[in-house]
Amino acid sequence: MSQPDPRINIDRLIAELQCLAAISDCPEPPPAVTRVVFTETDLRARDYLTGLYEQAGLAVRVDAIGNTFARWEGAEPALPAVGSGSHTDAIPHSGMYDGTVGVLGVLEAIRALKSAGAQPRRSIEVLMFTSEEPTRFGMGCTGSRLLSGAITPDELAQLRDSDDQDYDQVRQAAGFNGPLDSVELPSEYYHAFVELHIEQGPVLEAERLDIGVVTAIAAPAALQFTVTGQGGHAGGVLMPARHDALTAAAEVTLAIERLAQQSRSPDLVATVGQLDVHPGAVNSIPSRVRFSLDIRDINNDNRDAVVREIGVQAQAIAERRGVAIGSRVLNADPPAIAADSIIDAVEAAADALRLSHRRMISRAYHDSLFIARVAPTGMIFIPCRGGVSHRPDEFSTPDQIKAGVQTLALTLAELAK
Ligand code: HGY
Ligand code: MN
Ligand code: MN
Ligand code: MN
Repeated sequence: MSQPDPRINIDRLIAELQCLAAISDCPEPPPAVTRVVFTETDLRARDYLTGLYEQAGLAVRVDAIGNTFARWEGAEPALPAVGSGSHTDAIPHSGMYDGTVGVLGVLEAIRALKSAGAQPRRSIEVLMFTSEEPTRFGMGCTGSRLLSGAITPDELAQLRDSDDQDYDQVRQAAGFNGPLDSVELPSEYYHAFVELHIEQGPVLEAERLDIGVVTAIAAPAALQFTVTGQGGHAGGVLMPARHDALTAAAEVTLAIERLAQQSRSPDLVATVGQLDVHPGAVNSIPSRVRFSLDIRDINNDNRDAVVREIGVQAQAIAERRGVAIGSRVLNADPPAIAADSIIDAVEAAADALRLSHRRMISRAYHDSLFIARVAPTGMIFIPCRGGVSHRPDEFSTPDQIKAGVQTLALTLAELAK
């Protein structure tokens, strides 16, 4: 295959990112975005993308939970394809680049390769994962988990959303049917997989680098805690007699922060992002509080040791305060290690484009965390302003996006040879 001149039409790509950002449930205008899996808005975004993939001459198929594949057939279509993609769903009040740069960037990379006359031996396939964010079902990466066999159809079907609807009901109501056991990819389906994504951290910008070559993806775990106290009248129950679920939850939250700050691993991070107070009345002592814990580390064992210590300290708080504290693990995943073959291809592409680059870990998780279980996988990062993400002011410049897409195009061309 000739060395394609990845002439990226960045104006078109930015316009498409802006069109996609406008498909949002966020009360604030773009670049603030909210796009939750299996909502009407999510379905409109999928329609928009499918239209673009078909315009580009790609063959589109959708699986039983909405993972969307758009294939540029290679000269030898029977060979395992080279995959690339990311996600389109967006957490509430977030930004317009998380996931979408990878979903639209690979389309632009394919269009550039086609216009440069490339004819890959292997097919190149866009994969838009049905949902990467944990917003609706509490667990992230449900699409890539099922594709890679990291979760069984039964386990997936039992996930419930905040309206207590199960995953299976919701995906079918959104129009995705077919047996859940048809989703898992056949073995060796992909020859290689590469995901383009904003860094969601400050390193590349701080070091004035163009490209991040991901070597590993941190290991995420998600737990849900329930604190049960006695509740009661805000006026009638004197302080010594109280068993307040919210102040107990607050003490556990501070214990979590302290354990994360004191961890011997600098990569350990812990976040309580959701908290639900019952009955939630101004003059009623909270009787039940549920809160989430998102905890990660590149070192799996250290993460799990901190989770155990959190449990020990929570029980001590429960006894002292006369409340009950329970928890359940939603997921506790190992880290993913990028394949040398992908790392080498990305570095060679960046060198060919005279782009500065460095190897780095990903502190955010991505669908590549699971695809790495079934194919040689890697990621390409581009800088984002201030390292900010999951906020409306998330931003990467057109030049940064263009550099990422050019690197992706050359990487795909190399892997599809
Ligand atoms: O939370 C994450 O790391 C990803 O952005 N969903
Ligand atoms: Mn995200
Ligand atoms: Mn993402
Ligand atoms: Mn180099």
